[in-house]
Amino acid sequence: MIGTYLHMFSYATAKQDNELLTCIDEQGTLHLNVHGSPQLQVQCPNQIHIGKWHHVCHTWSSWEGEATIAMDGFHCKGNATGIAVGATLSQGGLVVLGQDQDSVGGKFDAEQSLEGELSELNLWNTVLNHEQIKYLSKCAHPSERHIHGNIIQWDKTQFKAYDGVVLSPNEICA
Ligand SMILES: [Ca+2]
Repeated sequence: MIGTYLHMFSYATAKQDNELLTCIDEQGTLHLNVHGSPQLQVQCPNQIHIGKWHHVCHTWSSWEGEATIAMDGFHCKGNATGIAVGATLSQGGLVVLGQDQDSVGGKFDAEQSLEGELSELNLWNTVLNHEQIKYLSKCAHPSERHIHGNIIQWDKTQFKAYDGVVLSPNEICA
């Protein structure tokens, strides 16, 4: 990759370091890699404001290989079909947030790290519908949140912090 890519989510397995990978580039284009297939790139209509929280949701369905990216509850242009059709993501890999693994747990490039904050990251084994994505983007009060990831649930999944990462109280909905 050329230029600056800020990587948000990287799931790597021994066979495929880009099993699931999301990033954003300097132009604000969002990228999604699934199972090493050609990446989906979309430009969202909403501008990204530095210092403001944005909600990003990537979806991918193995059935037709349909992939979408939504920002702040709106689907962006550039949704694609034919992305890793019929593929099953392999188990036994490693999730790293804020960096791009080029091997399991390693081969990082300092230029590809995310300098910023991440919160409320959830992962499901099914594609959320538009209403669910919209609801999540609106940052309901914790007591009213009823949609939680069934693979990764932000409040329940254990994360370890490395290399200057600071875990701080969640102020996204404050
Ligand atoms: Ca990689």
